Amino acid sequence: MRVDGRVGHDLSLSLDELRSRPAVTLAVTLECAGNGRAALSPRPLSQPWLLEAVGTAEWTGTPLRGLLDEAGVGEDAADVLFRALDRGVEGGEEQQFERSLPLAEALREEVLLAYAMNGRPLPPQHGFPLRLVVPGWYGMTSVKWVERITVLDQPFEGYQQARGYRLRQTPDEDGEPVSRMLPRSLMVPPGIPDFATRERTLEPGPCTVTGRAWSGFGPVERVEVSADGGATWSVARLGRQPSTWAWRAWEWNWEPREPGRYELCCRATDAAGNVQPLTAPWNLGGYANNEVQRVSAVVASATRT
Ligand SMILES: Nc1nc2c(c(=O)[nH]1)N[C@H]1C(S)=C(S)[C@@H](COP(=O)(O)O)O[C@H]1N2
Ligand SMILES: [Mo]
Repeated sequence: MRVDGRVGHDLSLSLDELRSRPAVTLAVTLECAGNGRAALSPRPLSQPWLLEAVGTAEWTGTPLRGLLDEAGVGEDAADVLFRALDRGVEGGEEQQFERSLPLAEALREEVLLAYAMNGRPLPPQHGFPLRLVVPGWYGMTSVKWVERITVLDQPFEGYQQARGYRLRQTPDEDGEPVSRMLPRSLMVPPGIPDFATRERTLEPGPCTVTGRAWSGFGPVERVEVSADGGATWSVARLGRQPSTWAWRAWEWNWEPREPGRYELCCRATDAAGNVQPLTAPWNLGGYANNEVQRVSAVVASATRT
């Protein structure tokens, strides 16, 4: 792995050399910016994620800041570019995956060059041998299979920065860049599913609804749950948050009054005061859809023989 560009001197580091540097282990939730895309209408043409494109791991690596300090970032530095080994074609352009971070973001102490995930070497699909982990930002920022870090004196204008990951209504707009994860909560759907409709069937009686919540704008402050499609809300109990950058467990005791049909929803509020919306605005790429999750549930009647 090389560090070059607007630096005092270039660095070239083997994996062993990176592993012998100061190490930090941090629990971080990574969510794809396209998570929830398939729920938008019309459906943007890209990976049709429902709500599965998110996960949390304990990442171990060396802080990027230490490497940049050692290389000596130039006075004119503006952006830090991460180039990966994977090649492909997107939008008619042949490219290696590459994305940048503004210098101030790259220098945040929690930004890691990670070589381990949950105490083991990175699995190939998660970026072996080395990946960037940018806590709080949507997943595209955490470049996998990193081969080179280049300090630039102006913002990077490559495909994944200027064309991809922009909030726009039409292809001609420049759009706003996608950055931090908006607050989101997800529940474990209670009961059992109907195969085709995914509607849940529940036994009568008390039911504990559990889930996770996260945000890239700071810790989760509140999670609320509704059993009537968002007309009325109750506050859920929050668990410990393993780090500012990892999702937080929550649970809510539900006692449905009578048999029948319910619509369960959950919504998170973060420390910055951002709340999940009931419906999110559409955009061409289908990014950052953090609207509340809805789960249809039918509570069966108690008379069973
Ligand atoms: N080199 C490289 N890094 C990449 C990508 C990629 O295609 N190539 N995809 C990004 C996107 S869009 C996401 S959501 C995350 C997914 O990380 P994961 O596979 O560890 O869940 O990796 C990011 N890093
Ligand atoms: Mo993604």
